[in-house]
Amino acid sequence: MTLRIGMIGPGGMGRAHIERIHTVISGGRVTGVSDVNADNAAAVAEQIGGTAYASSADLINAADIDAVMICSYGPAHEVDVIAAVEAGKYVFCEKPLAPTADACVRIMEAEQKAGKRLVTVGFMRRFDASYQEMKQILDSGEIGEALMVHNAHRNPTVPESYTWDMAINDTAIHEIDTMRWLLGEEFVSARVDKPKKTSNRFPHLQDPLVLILTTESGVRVDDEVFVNCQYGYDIQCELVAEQGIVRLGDQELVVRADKLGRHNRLTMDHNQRFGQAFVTEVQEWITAAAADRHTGSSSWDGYAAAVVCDAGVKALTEDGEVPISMIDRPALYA
Ligand code: ISE
Repeated sequence: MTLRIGMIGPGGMGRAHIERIHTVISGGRVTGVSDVNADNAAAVAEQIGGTAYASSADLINAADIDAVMICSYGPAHEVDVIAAVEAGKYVFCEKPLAPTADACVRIMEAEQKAGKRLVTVGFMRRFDASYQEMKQILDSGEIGEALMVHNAHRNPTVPESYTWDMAINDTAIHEIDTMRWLLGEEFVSARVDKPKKTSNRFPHLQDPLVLILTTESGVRVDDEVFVNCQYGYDIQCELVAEQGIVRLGDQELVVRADKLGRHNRLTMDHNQRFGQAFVTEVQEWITAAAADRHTGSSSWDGYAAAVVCDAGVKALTEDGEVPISMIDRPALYA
């Protein structure tokens, strides 16, 4: 069976997913699209030989759409995720699940009413081979308990439309989810250190910044977010445990040496750095949805990330530690 996927919001991210689904991923095909920009929907539909639906609701409820991918703008997610859940369809939603914790709670309520997990949130780093190996080593117990994790999330530049809070809820959200998954714990507090600002930023940004999170058991996680670092898309992570450390390796396939020195090829964006992770993530989602099974991050993970982001954004405007508190985890997400 080929899973017939309807995509809402086929912008840059959505088009990259379509390309993967139609070239390297098996078992699915994007057969319909919808977009607030009807011309874009028509253009993508023509390219893929599919249908352009007049609205996301029409796409979600179409009888020949089996599952839904949402790649639209974050504030538009809630209504479409809930409609897909109510239609009983598996839905893959790019991060964030929704921009507020309350909206994520409403999504969880709809899913609980449906009685099964239908929502997968696009946190692709969980599918990255190097993070997976780091988790395997930690879970093996061979290096003891985790004590600290040092992260860096560097983007070459961001556009002027990148607002001040996005450093947390669009960029650091990846480390927030990955660290919850890696450590298997929730965060209890957030703080932000604000160092000297780079002259290469737009004036409205605190860039770089360091988000400091503490887990229930006291593990300290820091995340340098530097979105105008100029030189590349550089993702680093070092886990410090009681009897050893694990660090993400350099990602290059080859090391080049010439008269200027030894060079590692740098990735320049998330599609390059996490290309394999996106393929694995979407492949697993398609295989699972076709078999009527949930996979990947759940709505609970989307909710938890939103709560930690809210605390991080608050800590960006205040000095000191911001406490994080979450609702009890519903049984569906146990
Ligand atoms: C962007 O939305 C992403 O998801 C990228 O992975 C991240 O590196 C970037 O900072 C975000 O703006």
